[in-house]
Amino acid sequence: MKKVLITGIFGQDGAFLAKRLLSQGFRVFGLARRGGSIKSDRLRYFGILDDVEIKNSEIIDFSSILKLLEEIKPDVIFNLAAQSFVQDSFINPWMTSNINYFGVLNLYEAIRFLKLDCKVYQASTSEMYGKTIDDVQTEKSPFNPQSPYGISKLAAHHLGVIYRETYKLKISNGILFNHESELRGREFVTRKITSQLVEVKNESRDFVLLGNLNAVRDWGYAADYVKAIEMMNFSEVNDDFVVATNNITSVREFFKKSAELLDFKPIFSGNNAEEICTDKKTNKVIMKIDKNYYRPLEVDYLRGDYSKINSTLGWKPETSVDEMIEKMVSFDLENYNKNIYFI
Ligand code: G4F
Repeated sequence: MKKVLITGIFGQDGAFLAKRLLSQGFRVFGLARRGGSIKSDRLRYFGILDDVEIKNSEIIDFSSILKLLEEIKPDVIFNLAAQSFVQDSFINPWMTSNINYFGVLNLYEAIRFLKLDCKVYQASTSEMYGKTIDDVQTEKSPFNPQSPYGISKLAAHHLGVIYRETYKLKISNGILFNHESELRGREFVTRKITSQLVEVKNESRDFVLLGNLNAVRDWGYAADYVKAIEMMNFSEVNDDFVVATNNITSVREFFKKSAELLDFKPIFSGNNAEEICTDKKTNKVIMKIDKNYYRPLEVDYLRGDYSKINSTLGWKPETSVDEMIEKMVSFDLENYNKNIYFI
């Protein structure tokens, strides 16, 4: 039975991935940060908490990750562990860099030291493109990060290329564009919108407070993207791949689509920080701007070209942004007041 190690198993992607791999008969190990709280809600939601083998380790501690790899000797590693909230990286740049870059360095050095012949998937990100230079980003587009998070991920990305070329480690970097789902944490804008609009609908919240409505993202469905990263790590190819939909939606449009699904009639008025959204049916304000959600530096526009992974591994996105919003809104409606929190 092949042994798979997933760091970041408690997150959205980790849970989707663990579910897929367990159903295929793999032995799945998950890394839990030593002393950290175990956020097992997603694994419990899928009913797989008892099926994964959770190990305490710390990716930012070389000896700890070395011992873990020596014990498990995984055939396949998915490195999903990260400080992944861009806004927080401005507040905690050191911790972000430590986990997102030095953690990866520790992992690669441990593999090298133990001479493990394993495949490694590293979670790179479209945030590395930052202030984009190309209209549609490919694996060859210039990187121009706009946050400590983007820089840390870009450093880890380059490290993977160097270790692949120099030491022949079997590393693939997946440059994943934003991907969301019912299991997304509520600090991210999509899930914040769907969950808080459901609260507005149920009159337990007056309105949603948002930041930059003009930001444009290429949003895909996390379950589709997890399939892509699985394909990368179980193929003979070690390379870098963009995973995206090549479709774009602004935060404003995302809000509008979500509101319409909840039977609001959203009308936007005003400009910049004075912009509001009113429900035409009731004349109630359902969205206001709060400047605290503006980023010190913004990534305005991301749109990915997934041709390479499509032609090399046969992957393509299956769920449209509209279908994804429907899933998220339905989930939030069904689970309103049930205290299901994914953090
Ligand atoms: O949902 P977000 O916080 O995601 P962001 O910053 O794009 O990062 C996500 O995707 C990356 C891939 O490109 C990942 F690497 C990263 O780990 C994470 O998964 O924000 C999306 C956009 C931003 O432009 C932000 O300024 O929405 C804008 N926004 C507007 N109002 C808001 C809000 N973002 C958040 N979180 N909260 C708001 O109220």
